[in-house]
Formats: sequence, C-alpha cells, structure tokens
Amino acid sequence: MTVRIGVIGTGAIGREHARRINQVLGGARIVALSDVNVASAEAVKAEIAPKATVYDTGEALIASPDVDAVLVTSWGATHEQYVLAAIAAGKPCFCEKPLATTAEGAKRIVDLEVGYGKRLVQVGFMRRYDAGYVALKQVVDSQIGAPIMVHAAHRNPAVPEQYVTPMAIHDTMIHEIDVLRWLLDDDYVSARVLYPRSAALSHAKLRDPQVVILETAKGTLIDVEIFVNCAYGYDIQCEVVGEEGVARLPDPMAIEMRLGARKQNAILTDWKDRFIASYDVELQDFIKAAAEGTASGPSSWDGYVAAITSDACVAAQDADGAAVPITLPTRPSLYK
Ligand code: NAI
Ligand code: ISE
Repeated sequence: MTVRIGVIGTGAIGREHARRINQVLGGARIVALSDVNVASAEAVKAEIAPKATVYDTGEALIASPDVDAVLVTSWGATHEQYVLAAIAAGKPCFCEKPLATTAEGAKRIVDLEVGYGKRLVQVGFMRRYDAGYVALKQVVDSQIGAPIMVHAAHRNPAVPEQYVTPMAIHDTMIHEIDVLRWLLDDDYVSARVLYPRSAALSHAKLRDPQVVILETAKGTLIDVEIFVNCAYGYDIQCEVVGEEGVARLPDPMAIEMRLGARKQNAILTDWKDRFIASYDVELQDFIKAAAEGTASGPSSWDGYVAAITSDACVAAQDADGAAVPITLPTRPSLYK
C-alpha cells in the first residue's frame, strides 16, 4: 500500500519532510499540501510534489478522501487544532513538536485519542531514532550501572530576534525533556533554572545561556545547558554517569584534518543536518504504522508529559533557582 500523505505547514521542516517522503523514503507519497502562506505550499508543489493538490485550509486537507495520513508541521500554536481534527477523522497524524503549546491542549489530544481507542498520533521527537542516542541507550540500559547524573548541552549557533527566554524550554530543550525521559526510562519530579551572566549576543528578552536542573523519580540529577546564541555551531552533548561507568553521546562523524598547523574536525551548524538520518527513520516508522491505520513511536502521552514538564521549567525560570514540582496524572492504558 502507498500511504497518501497531506502536509499542513510547508515551511522549513514541512518542506524537508515532504522532500524525504517523495525522494528518500518508501511506502508513501505527498498528495496534498496546505499553508496559510499559499505561495509556500505552491512552491513545495512545484519543487517536490507536482501531483499534489493545494488545499485552502488544513481542515479541508484532513477531510479529503484522497488523504490517508497527515503531517502537521505548521507553527506550534496551530498543532492542537489539526491533530484533534485528524483524530476525529480517524487518520494517522505525525505532529512536529510541540504536540500543543499548553499542557491542557495536549491533554485534550490524549483524551480524544483514548476515546478513539487506538493510537493515531506520533510526535516528532526524532532523537529517539538517532543512531547515537539508540546506542547510548543500549549502554545505559545494560553496562554502566544505574544512572546517577546526566550532563547535557543543547547549543544553537544563533536564533531569530523574536526568540525569547521561555522558548529556550518549549522550543529547544523540549527535545532533552523527551529524549532523557526515554533514555533513563524515568519521569521528572522537579525543575530548577539557574542563570550565569548573559552572553554578549543575547538581548533584553532572552536570558542566554541558562541551566535547567531536573530531578527524576529514581533520584537521577540532570543538568541541561541551553545556549542558543553560542555562535560556533549546532552542538548536542549528553553524558550519563552511572554507578559503574560513564557513557557519552557520540559526535556526528567528521573527517579529522591536519591543516594549516592545526588538527581539526568540522562542527555542524544546522539541526537539519545534525538529525537528517533520524528524521528519515522516524518518518519511515510513521509510514509503516500509518499503512496499518495506527501510529507508533513517541506518543500523545509523551507529548503531554513534555508539555507538563515544559510548563514547570518555564515556571522555574522565574523562581529564583527554587525547585518547581512536576506531577504527572496516571498514564492511560493505551500508552502502557
Ligand atoms: P516555519 O516558520 O519555517 O514553517 C511553518 C509554516 O507553517 C509556515 O510556512 C507558516 O506559513 C505555516 N503555518 C503557520 N500557521 C499555519 C496554519 N494555521 N495552517 C497552515 N500553515 C500554517 O517553521 P519550522 O521551523 O518549519 O517549524 C514548524 C514546526 O516544526 C514548529 O512546531 C517547530 O517547533 C517544529 N520543528 C521541529 C524541529 C525538530 O527538530 N523536530 C526542527 C524545526 C522545527
Ligand atoms: C528547533 O525548532 C528545533 O527543534 C531544533 O532541534 C532546536 O535545536 C532549535 O533550538 C529549535 O528552534
């Protein structure tokens, strides 16, 4: 079966995902596109999916009998409405992070999916599909003893002017919030935020860098440095300290050069390149499950837990270093 996919939101990542579905992956093709910026949808049609139909609204795309499954890659604040519409239509839906911009919104999605009785939603937490994180998890699960601490860093070379302090959590660190919970098979119980002095490239509405300290139910302490104007590159670091050893996420492969009296390796500068293979694997997983009318991988529940944790971290940004508790509701059996 070829899964007929519609993409809502044809900006940076929507275009990338459309490209990989039509040009890299198997089992699916893009048949529908929609964007509030119609010119953007038309451009993706012209360059990537000439046979696709451009729809006026995301709702019309979801309702179309020609569309089997939906990719939601529009701005975060619009995700909830489209995911709810896809579930109501009984169509598998891949939603980029965040699942919703509030925990209440994510809960509405969980409730609707639970009522439907079958998983239909996969959230775009692609790091769970990254070969480095998968290898790290194997070692953490079996070789270094119980995890005690995690030291992580999420560095972007630069962010747009409109990026402000809370976005460091719900736009950027949300990836660590999900992947570390998966890596440790644990849940968070509290969050604290500490700030060093702001870096020179920051501005009045962005405190950068910041350090978030998460404590888990099993007593692991996690520190995550978020530094979104680090200037030098796109750099994702993660080290797990266990009772018997330490394991570190590998850097992406890079040729070591001896050149101009220096020993050097290039560092990537863009998330598109750093996680290019992970996006391929996550979407192939989505296509496989969608062909069977369901979804796998990171679930609505994971998106909901990430939203609850994000809210606590954002509250902690204004709590002068005090711990903000994180309390999770009971996990519905659909997600066990
Ligand atoms: P973007 O701004 O490049 O593209 C978003 C597109 O959505 C724009 O073309 C915009 O016109 C369209 N749009 C906005 N509201 C819409 C609506 N109501 N209906 C239809 N289209 C609408 O943004 P980008 O970087 O592509 O991000 C999109 C989403 O993907 C965000 O939620 C972001 O957090 C997520 N993302 C995930 C990444 C990952 O590593 N998993 C990386 C980058 C983005
Ligand atoms: C972007 O939306 C992503 O998801 C990237 O992975 C992250 O590094 C960046 O900070 C976000 O803006």
